[in-house]
Amino acid sequence: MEEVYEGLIVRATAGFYYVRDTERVVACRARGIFRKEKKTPLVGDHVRFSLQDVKEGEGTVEEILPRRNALVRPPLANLDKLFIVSAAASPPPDTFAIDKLSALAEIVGIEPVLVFTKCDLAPVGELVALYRKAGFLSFAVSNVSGQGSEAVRDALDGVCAFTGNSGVGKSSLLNSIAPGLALQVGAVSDRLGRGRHTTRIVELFRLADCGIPREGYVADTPGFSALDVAGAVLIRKEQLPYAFREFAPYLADCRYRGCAHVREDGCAVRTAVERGEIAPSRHASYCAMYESVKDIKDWELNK
Ligand SMILES: Nc1nc2c(ncn2[C@@H]2O[C@H](COP(=O)(O)OP(=O)(O)OP(=O)(O)O)[C@@H](O)[C@H]2O)c(=O)[nH]1
Ligand SMILES: [Mg+2]
Ligand SMILES: [Zn+2]
Repeated sequence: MEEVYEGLIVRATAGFYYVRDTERVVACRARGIFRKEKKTPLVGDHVRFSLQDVKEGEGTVEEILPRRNALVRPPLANLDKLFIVSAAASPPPDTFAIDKLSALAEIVGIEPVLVFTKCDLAPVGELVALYRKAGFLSFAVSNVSGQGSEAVRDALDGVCAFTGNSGVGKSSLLNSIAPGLALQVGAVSDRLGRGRHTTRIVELFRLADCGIPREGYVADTPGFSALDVAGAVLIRKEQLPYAFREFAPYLADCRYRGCAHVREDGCAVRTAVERGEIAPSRHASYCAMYESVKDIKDWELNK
């Protein structure tokens, strides 16, 4: 008789899902039915799995349990917090990419947290302040001096993931929080950008195994390029204003006029930008995102 267990997918590699239950981590293949139904198990999924051969320790993912949320990039399910990691320099920060990622997280119910690394190379105070003012936790970090890693560590709780451009220092930051992980990081000497995309897979580590005495997990993920983010984020135009949390107090004033908060005269959001209550870069990101979805019909987004 096959027995069925429940567990959490902590790692995925070609053809295998590594499922952790209370006793062990089991390498599982996915049932063929998932491919037919175009359902892909994700790291972070709670699943039911069966063990064919207890001795060989190999199993099969039988069922994906309901998800609270899921992201395509990074490919993860059931996240509580998304740590959006950017560098002060090399590569330079990209507020549009940050705003797209944070908007997407906001819409699917994941708390965005901003981290600015390499603060030993260039000042990041203004960026840190900009995102704090918008209502997010936001940190300056140096993985060289160790500055800020304690604050990021304190913010890890529940299921968390580090995401951001390749080379910003996601793996370096996790190493400085949890030296025992000994994750591979890109070489400093390589000025041509070779050696980027050092992290190849998404993997969840138990906070307890990182020396953090709390329930939960943290994922390191492969970096991406700005181009990848561009295609991955489409939020319906009706939802878009709610993806920018600092707009919230102003939206009621525009509600009855069908305002898109882009160019309209008397728009409360634009007025807030002029008064310095909303950062111009955040509003510019909103307008650019609005521009790219304004002509897309609902049914096209839900395909
Ligand atoms: N000066 C400085 N260099 C850093 C800092 N953090 C990381 N680096 C360097 O930046 C390079 C990339 O670091 P990684 O940790 O591999 O970056 P990553 O975000 O994990 O990159 P991918 O795995 O490719 O997505 C390495 O050479 C690090 O030594 C920092 O705070 N300051
Ligand atoms: Mg890495
Ligand atoms: Zn408006």
